[in-house]
Amino acid sequence: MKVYHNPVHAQHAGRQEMYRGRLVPCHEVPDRLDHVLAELRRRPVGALLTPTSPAARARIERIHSARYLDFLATAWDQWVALDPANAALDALPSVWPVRGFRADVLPDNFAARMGLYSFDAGTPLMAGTWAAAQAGAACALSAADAVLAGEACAFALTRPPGHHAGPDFFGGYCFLNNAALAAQALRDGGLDRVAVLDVDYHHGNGTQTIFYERADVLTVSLHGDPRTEYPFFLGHADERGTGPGTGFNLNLPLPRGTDWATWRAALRSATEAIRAFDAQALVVAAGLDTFEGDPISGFHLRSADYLTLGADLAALELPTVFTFEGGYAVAEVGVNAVNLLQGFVGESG
Ligand code: OKP
Ligand code: ZN
Repeated sequence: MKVYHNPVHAQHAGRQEMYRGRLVPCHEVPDRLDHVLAELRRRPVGALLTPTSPAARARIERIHSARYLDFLATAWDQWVALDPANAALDALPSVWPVRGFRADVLPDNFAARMGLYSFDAGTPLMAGTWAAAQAGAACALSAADAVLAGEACAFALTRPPGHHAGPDFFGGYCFLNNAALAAQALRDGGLDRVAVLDVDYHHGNGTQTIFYERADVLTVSLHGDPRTEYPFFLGHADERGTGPGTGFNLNLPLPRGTDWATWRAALRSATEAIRAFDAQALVVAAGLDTFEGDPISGFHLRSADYLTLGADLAALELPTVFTFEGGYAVAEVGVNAVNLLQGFVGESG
């Protein structure tokens, strides 16, 4: 296994997110990735690498719109241009175009543009966000390239995470959709059918939206039921894809409190769908926030369960790219992530 980690991830370090009428400290912190790196140094599962080249804009544009990328690239400068004192603050959106508003007219106002390209007030943007997100995309693309070159599996160890980011929006701590970039890179590298399996606690709404009309990328997500869990407005079982993509999206929502036995039974449905699709490669959006100790989630998986999960995924016998998504029990996220990878590679290491 090759592990591509993001050397500039810590340039994205949000101070606060909006929660129940207050600004509270961010859950998605640089320490998360550093714990995974530290555990990988204790228990190596393969070579620890950094991407050899930056993510080409053309490869990112396979997933994200040009106007969204132009916005992300300049957002921090626009924020500071409003007031030099803003340099000491994170930018957070506060106004959104919901049903009936227009999304085709690009507003001059910066707050309006932030809202146009986002869906929550929990995802701060700061000076280093764009650099960190781009380097993260490079990790995802390098991992996909390694698998295309014959590697059995590769891990994109990066933050900010990606699975909530859509073609032209950020949210849920995500800016660029690393799992989608990897899946598209596998398609562009010559594979006809790629499956994305999202095991994060939260529904991968960005990934679902990106591939919703496509039959060449099967998207499957196990997650907390959106009736009660973030991101609330997508992730129901009746969302099966549309047009040519009909039948190529599978959501397996589960109630808060779900334990490993029930979760694993749903995983079995997911892997059966991936087999039936006859996928040629797999991308796993590897969130570890299904852990019993996670501060913002509601499933009850234990650390040892990630070893079994890794082995269950390996049983698909597919070339596999993992992308690092959620997991906010910071002290345990390293052990849980490396358990997943260790379970996947098995005794062979
Ligand atoms: C990102 B990923 C909970 C607020 C929820 C957003 C959660 C984003 C999760 N108090 N805020 O899927 O792990
Ligand atoms: Zn999550």
